Amino acid sequence: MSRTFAIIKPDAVERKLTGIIIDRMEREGLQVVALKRLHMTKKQAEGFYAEHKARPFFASLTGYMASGPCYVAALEGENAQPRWRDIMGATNPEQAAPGTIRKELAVDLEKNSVHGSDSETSAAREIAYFFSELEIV
Ligand code: 3AN
Repeated sequence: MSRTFAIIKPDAVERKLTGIIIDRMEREGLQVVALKRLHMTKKQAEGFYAEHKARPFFASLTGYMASGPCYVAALEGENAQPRWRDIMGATNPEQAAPGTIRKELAVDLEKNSVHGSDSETSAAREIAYFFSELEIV
């Protein structure tokens, strides 16, 4: 068993897709061991995406992530980190495989509906950014 970190991003929350995304997590055997709704400040979004600081899309990305409420979650299951990435699909929904969340639901490259950690190390950092160990059950 391992954990990963997920976000249901503002575009998906606004379009009332939260329920079907959580349903998908559960149907795929990923247990939601922590979940909360929050509206990130720009500063919180900048801290979360610090590794992208030098990228040209950083200002737009962090502005978008602070544009409305999202749900942050910790998921647990076998190979949770790579499995959730597979279920999400490629970053650009146009390149995402059929049946993936991003192919089915995402709007565009920025408003791509979900986030998933890109490694076990990122997963640990990202879970700790939003949750205390006591909130993960
Ligand atoms: P992923 O979310 O698939 O791990 P990353 O970590 O490369 O992708 O990028 C983080 C987020 O930044 C993406 N989810 C997307 O919203 C945004 N993003 C990535 N690349 C671009 C780009 N070329 N233009 C605009 N936004 C981008």
